[in-house]
Amino acid sequence: KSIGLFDSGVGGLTVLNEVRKCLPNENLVYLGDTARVPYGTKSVASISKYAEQAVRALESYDIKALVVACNTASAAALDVLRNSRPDLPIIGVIDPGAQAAVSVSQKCHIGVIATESTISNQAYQKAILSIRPDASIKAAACSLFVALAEEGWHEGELVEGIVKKSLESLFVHDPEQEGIDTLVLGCTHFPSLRGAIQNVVGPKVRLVDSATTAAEALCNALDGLGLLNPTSRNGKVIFLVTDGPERFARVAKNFYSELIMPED
Ligand code: DGN
Repeated sequence: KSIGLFDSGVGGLTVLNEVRKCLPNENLVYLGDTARVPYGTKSVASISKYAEQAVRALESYDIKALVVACNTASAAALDVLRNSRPDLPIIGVIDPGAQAAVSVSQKCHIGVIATESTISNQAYQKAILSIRPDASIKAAACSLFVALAEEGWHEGELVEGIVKKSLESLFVHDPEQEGIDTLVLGCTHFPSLRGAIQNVVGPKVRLVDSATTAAEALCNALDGLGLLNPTSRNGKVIFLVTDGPERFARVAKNFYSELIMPED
């Protein structure tokens, strides 16, 4: 049996990398819904429909667990997916991201950047406040970052200019409040822009993403259920896309070094 992961495109490969490190013996199937990227500007109803279809495609690979390696889909559709498949362990990336932020933030002054959809349905704000009700949170939608990541534009002056403009609202001076000490990269595409984002926010702000904590949550869930693969053979990774396998392979090289050609 395999573990299924999906994202709208290449972003979820940041999670796949961590899952590979944590669980090198497991077989993984990754689906990039490249025909419909970006999810972040679509309605919750459309995102839920796409997520359902992605999971159905992964189920034909006999999966024993699922990672929704996309914050937008986790925010919009995790409950729907879990309700319709009570027997399948399903890990989203929002709660692990919120946990990572709370555990590194010293003053709990946390910024969140994500897609328009994730920010507008307040997924991170709710998840952080459920762990730390005293947290102060500032959020900004950065939908353009998804296009930059998909295009392989990860650094340079132009990218930093776009990052600076997109993060402006997080740094508006408010005499009542101290600045943020932690910034959540609440979209699995954003870690590819980590260098540019860190240059803009400065070295004092800690950047966190959910990839490592999501992989740990998966590992714990499988362990708890006795579903870990007992063999010590290296697991295989299968890549699936809904459109443009060559383009995916080209862009994904920036995210995942062992990439093989995806199937249509
Ligand atoms: N990578 C996705 C996320 O984590 O939200 C979504 C990107 C997109 O499709 N807009």
